[in-house]
Amino acid sequence: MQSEGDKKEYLERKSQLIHDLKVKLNSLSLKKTGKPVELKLEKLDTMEGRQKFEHSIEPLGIGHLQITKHLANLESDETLKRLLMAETKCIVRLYVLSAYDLASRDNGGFSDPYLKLTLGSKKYDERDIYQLDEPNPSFNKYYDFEARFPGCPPLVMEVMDFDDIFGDDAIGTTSIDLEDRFFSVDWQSIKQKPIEYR
Ligand SMILES: [Ca+2]
Repeated sequence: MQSEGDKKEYLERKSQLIHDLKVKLNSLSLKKTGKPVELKLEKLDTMEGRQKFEHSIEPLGIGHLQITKHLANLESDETLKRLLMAETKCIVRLYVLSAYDLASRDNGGFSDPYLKLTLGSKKYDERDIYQLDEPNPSFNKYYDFEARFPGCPPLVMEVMDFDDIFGDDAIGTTSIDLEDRFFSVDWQSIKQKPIEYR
């Protein structure tokens, strides 16, 4: 547990550090470009804001210091607070590429897979386009969901086996925690999100 005194000291040290940095950046910028640097920490919340800021300090020749990254880290608890206080609406786009080695749910054959995707009340059911007798289906499709943070439920992906006579069976299911990603400064700062395997 942090005591109130510790917390106050930490915040004071932090704001002093940010202040010093602003002064240093400004004097460097005035020397090199004749113009001051505009540094608004709340603008570093977003990728776009960070890129703009990085671009604006490019002429200073200090790119290797990764100042933006450090500032975003330093600022991350404030960012978190801001994100938690405000409701953010966004579109979550899920790209589904392919599956391989799907377990068979049919006697003497491969499964007939299709996808079922759910986020809150929004559901996609692709039963109509199941793939007959296919253990390694390609999907290559994207699905959009409306999401609100904080409070967004997990995105649930199910791979189902189509079966007209005996009823459909689940082949596998996985759930993606969107809040974990949304509130992670590290994850937000990845430009090219990696392909995930599940
Ligand atoms: Ca089947």
